[in-house]
Amino acid sequence: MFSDLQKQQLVKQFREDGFVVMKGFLNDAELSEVREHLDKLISEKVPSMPPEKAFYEDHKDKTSLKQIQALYDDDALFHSMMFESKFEELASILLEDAVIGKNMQYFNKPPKIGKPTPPHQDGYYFMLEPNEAVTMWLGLENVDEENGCVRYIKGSNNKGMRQHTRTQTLGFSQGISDFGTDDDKANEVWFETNAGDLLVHHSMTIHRADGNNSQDRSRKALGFIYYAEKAKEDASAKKEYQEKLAKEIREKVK
Ligand SMILES: O=C(O)CCC(=O)C(=O)O
Repeated sequence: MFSDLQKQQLVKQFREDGFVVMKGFLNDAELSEVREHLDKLISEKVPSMPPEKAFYEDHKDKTSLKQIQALYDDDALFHSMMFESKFEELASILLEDAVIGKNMQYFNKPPKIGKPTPPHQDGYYFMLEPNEAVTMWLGLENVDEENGCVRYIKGSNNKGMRQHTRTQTLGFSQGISDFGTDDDKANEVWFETNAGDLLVHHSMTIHRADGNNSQDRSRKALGFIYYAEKAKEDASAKKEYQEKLAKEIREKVK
């Protein structure tokens, strides 16, 4: 899919900035198929999913769906997008290693009530040594400042892990405690994306997103997470953290 020169340029940009932007990664036909499968999943399977797998902005309002985890478990198309796919190939190019697919998520921010995504580094959740992983964000519709575009702190991938504390945002339980330094402000960038555009960031890159302040536009996206094969997971710490979080979520929706 990429020439050796393109690969070198992508890796250089990814290492320097902490992210790359791939315009038109999916074409219209591919996007239509994704939307069709998502609609089917949402109407047929999501209603019976446990609360730690499908999250709502307001759990009493089933139109306020905001996240679904591990999409590949429930649909063959999503499985084929996650594994042995062009997404996996790109992750492997950027991380210069074989990769392991870890999660594929659906993200929506419903109009008016879609909340901001707190500033965070995904690597804080991943608990890896070395912290070598990528997250991909695929827009399923056009996204801009009004409906909650993703924002990156350019170069933050090379400046270490920041301190995180608990947030009250379902699905993004950790946020950077002292976010908003002069360096953060000077280096923040954001992109207007069209449906089918792909943003890819390193697990150490600080990012956040606004809430959806529009009156009637949703903000649907898919997220893909791949770990480099050389990255070793602190499996017991992670299991403990996920169990604690799942318990908190179940208690919250009671
Ligand atoms: O969709 C969003 O608001 C942000 C997604 C994100 O932060 C992530 O995938 O790590």
